[in-house]
Amino acid sequence: MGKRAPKKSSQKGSRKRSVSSAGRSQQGLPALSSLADLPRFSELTPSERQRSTFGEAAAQAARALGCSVDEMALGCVVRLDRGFPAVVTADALFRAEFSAHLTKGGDSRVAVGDWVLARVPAGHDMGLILQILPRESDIARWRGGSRGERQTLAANVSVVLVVQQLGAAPISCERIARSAVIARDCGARVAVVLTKADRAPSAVLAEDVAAVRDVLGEECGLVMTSSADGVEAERAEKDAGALGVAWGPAAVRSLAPAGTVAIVLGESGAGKSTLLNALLGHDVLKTGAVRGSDDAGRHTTVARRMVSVPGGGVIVDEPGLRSLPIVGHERGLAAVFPEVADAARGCRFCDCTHTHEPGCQVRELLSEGRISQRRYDAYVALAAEMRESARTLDPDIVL
Ligand SMILES: Nc1nc2c(ncn2[C@@H]2O[C@H](COP(=O)(O)OP(=O)(O)O)[C@@H](O)[C@H]2O)c(=O)[nH]1
Ligand SMILES: [Mg+2]
Ligand SMILES: [Zn+2]
Repeated sequence: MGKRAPKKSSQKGSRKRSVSSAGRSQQGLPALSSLADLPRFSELTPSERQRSTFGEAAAQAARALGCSVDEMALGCVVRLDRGFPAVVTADALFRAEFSAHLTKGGDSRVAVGDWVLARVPAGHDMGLILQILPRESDIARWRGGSRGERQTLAANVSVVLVVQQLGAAPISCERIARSAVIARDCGARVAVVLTKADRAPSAVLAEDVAAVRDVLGEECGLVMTSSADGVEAERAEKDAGALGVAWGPAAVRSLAPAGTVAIVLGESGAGKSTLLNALLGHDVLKTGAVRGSDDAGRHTTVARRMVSVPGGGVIVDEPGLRSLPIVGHERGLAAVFPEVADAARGCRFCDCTHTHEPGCQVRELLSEGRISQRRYDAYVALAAEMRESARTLDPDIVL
């Protein structure tokens, strides 16, 4: 599509993109002891399946390596700094490398939230990841256009918090619906956090809330926040109350209560960092947990990481996602729009776009008033994008 405008400012950043692999320098990574907000092992809960897989794999690995099973630990990946994992176990926190056989098998794509079988040989401070345990959920997106590469953003996440900023004009629900489709396809629940409520006039707030409820359903978790103080924030809080929408960081905490792992998804500038600061009770940027210089001491390194929210669950802080393509998430579309997907099966043409074709059951739903215009619009837009991008993928990619 020829969208490759030269960007002077990004050159520094792109030169050093590194992937994790054995032997690469881990120099310049922040010392784990200096990091605030890391979750403790007790805050993270592997599934029964992950536990039992660990038990079997640990015994097997100990036999194969001729070492004690005591060197095998069940761990969770709590950070990736430039691709290098940090693992927390019941009694340790360490950086880890991938064992050679994992790297060889091409299976070394660990994500934040992954449960792993790790080995920390006595006297070492670096661990070895021997196996990634099966994922219960896998928040992923496709990237790379025609290469169709699946990128896991976080593993074993139970809640996706979709962050959308409010403003003077009504929001479009497209991005929220898109995130919901991905979340549902990946096996997670969805909740919406509407930020910057102070910026939206009362009438717009009411419309925004109606739109989200309309497109995602009344049962979808919904919270409104504002980090501003002053009359506009107070007014917005009152509006939220009148609309029956929960307000503020405490309400966000209850969307992702203790024992859950959530991921925050939202456009750059949506207010994710501000929200996280409010949840943590301090400015994360000032703790040095996010920023650290690379070897050259030039640009900042943004980590993928989990943080522990006091009084709440664990949140995966996902830096900078410019796009969220939904190609490959067809089942998610059907999960978010079940009655529409059902009707679509009855359309006369199997490649119906539900916009003009005769015998279209989806437009029938709309004309009978059984779905709203907003919900119809969101479905049609997302389905069209899926159809279009599926066409540009490699034919050997199975969707
Ligand atoms: N008016 C207003 N501005 C906000 C609010 N929350 C965040 N902002 C501003 O929005 C900008 C982006 O916020 P940030 O948290 O960095 O967004 P992120 O890119 O999603 O992490 C910053 O300039 C914030 O000061 C809010 O509740 N009200
Ligand atoms: Mg941010
Ligand atoms: Zn149709």
